[in-house]
Amino acid sequence: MPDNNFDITNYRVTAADPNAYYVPEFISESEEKMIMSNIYAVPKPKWTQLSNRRLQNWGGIPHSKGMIAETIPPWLNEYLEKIHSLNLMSGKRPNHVLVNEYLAGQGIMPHLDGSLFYPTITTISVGSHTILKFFEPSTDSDRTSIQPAFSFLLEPRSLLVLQDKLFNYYLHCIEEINEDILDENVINLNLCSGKYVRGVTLKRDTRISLTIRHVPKTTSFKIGIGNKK
Ligand SMILES: O=C(O)CCC(=O)C(=O)O
Repeated sequence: MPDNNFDITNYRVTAADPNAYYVPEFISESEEKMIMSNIYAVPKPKWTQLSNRRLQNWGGIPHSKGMIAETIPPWLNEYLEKIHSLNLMSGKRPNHVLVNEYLAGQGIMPHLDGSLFYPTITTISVGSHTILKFFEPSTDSDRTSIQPAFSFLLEPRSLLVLQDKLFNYYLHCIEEINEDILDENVINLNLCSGKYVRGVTLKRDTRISLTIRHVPKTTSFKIGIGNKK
């Protein structure tokens, strides 16, 4: 993980509208293994099963009325502190992690992350790569025809940071496919650790993403023992 001299601005994806940063090998292989073993050690009810992936919420469940903050365990909080040290959220401390697990062939539909979050998305990937695709929003009234804009290759152990138009304008998705072609739409290959030849196909394995964000509307709920009148 980065030391005190680490400067995120050296990792800017210059081909994207502001602002995206891509840091390959942000965490080590042993940190990746620790994260995966902790994620798979949780009791089954911690997982929420969706039709196309499973997820875990850490720090609470974001809600329009506010998030009731829950303590984040030390093995995970370590990464929130590292993100905090990069000062990407105007001094606000990340307080929520969404863990998504995608088996090969699974993905997520085009969407924006929405108003529950401070407008910076930080994502650590472990286990396998994926391609995160971005789309121009639809101008049609039926909102069906979105146009592909560009893509990012997310390698295992990498950090991706998205802000500005990448948060509030372009939709993002992960296609439900088993392998990805590194076509001309992938705009961060120059920052990747692998030496990829454009046009190659990468086979997907199980990927876990840790999306680390700040939820502004948060209340801490303390369970009182006995009632004081
Ligand atoms: O897994 C990822 O990298 C993307 C996750 C995502 O877009 C979301 O949870 O809203």
